[in-house]
Amino acid sequence: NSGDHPHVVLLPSAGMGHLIPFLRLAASLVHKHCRVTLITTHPTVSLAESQFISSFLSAFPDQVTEKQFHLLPFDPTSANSDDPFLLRWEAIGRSAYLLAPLLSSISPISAFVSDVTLFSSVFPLTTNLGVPNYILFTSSARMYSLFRSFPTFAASKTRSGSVPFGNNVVEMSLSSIPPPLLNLNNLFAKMFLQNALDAMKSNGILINTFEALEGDMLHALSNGTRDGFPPLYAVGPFLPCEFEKSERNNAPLKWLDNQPEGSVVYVSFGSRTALSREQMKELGTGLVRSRCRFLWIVKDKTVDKEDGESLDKLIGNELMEKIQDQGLVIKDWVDQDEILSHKAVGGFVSHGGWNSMVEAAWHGVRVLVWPQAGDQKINAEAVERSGLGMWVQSWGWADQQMVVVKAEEIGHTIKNMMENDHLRVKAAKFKEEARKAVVVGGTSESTMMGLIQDWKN
Ligand code: BUP
Repeated sequence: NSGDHPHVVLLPSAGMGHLIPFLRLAASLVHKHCRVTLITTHPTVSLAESQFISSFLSAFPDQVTEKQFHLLPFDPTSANSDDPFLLRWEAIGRSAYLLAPLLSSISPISAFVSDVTLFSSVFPLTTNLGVPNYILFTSSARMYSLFRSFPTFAASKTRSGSVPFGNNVVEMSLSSIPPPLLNLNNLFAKMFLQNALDAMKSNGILINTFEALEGDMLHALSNGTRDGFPPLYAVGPFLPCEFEKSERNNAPLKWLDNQPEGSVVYVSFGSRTALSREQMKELGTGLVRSRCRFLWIVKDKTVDKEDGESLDKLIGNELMEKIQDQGLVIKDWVDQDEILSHKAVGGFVSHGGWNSMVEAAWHGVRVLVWPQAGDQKINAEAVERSGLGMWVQSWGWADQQMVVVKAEEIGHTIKNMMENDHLRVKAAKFKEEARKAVVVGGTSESTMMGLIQDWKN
């Protein structure tokens, strides 16, 4: 029995969008007096991941135990995809049996929390050990509703414009569903389906969202569904931590200090989305045309290790010169939390990665979501419904787009977002609501404390 200090074992998946919420959850569990074991996967796909893990472990030398999980070598015949992160999820699944001795050496385990992408691979092991199994769903509640209804959706012959689950029908248009999920032979679709089927056998699903952001969806998911899924625990927003701050490029903050309040648009497409060169140029020109000040984080390759090209080459000297008076362009990992919390930042142009959306809500910054892939259109729908931001549905998916979105349209859309006072006021309210959710007695805090109490018994 673990008594007053439940022992929680965490298994994150590959990619910063998965690692960050896990480490923030881990830090919060430590602060709530849990013992934490973090299973770290080697090698990582990106440098950002390995640096982040090191900072986290050095911040909690006594409270967190690391267990290293070394993957089987890459097997090119085992999966067909050009996404290095998806291939790594597959490799982690293929190597999961190696976790058996590692898990037997940890005792007692009060709860095992694995990333949703890995659940199918690990739950047989943890179930054998009699350990309670939880999933951290690293996206929106809206995306979770798709996950939960996916077995029904996959089995149905007619594909309608809305996705049913339980007794409820969630309005979700087919055009927002991640394209790989529409082809059940696709590796991502196969993994998504298997994890959804197995998730029914888990003890519960944790999710980084909160009432004020996705209340309608959270209620729909908890009301009257008899589809065999375990409870959903909304425990967000996960808070950015001190350990994330080390060795970051602070040029953006110095630049922001000299800009008027609320005047800057922060532009970032997350840790793994590289725009095409052509789209990048249109975006740069669009930013100039918007006449707004901007801080633009440029990314050229999916994996940071391969991102070697200079900014001049990527966006061209001519555009770089035009940009100089109006914006700052950076090609480096930045401290997004500090940027979003800076008073000069008034808007965020984002791909709609869920961590970024929750961070925007935490800081009350309005968002123009420009979905590129995966869950991002569904997240964009959630953001629009909540009032935190807007999106332009006609802009389409990045990889299916024959025509890039033109500078003129980008420019006036950004200008509209920055001049939209209604949106600014609505978004600012989230800052208060997000804080209410995590203080003692708040919805998310109470849910987390209840869960920890269950783990003590
Ligand atoms: Br880029 C970048 N600094 O420079 P998302 C990202 N981040 O702190 P993604 C930085 O990475 P998935 C940078 O604050 C957020 O916590 C950012 O996660 C942080 O998008 C995280 O927003 C990015 O979910 O992951 O990276 O596309 O595909 O899993 O959504």
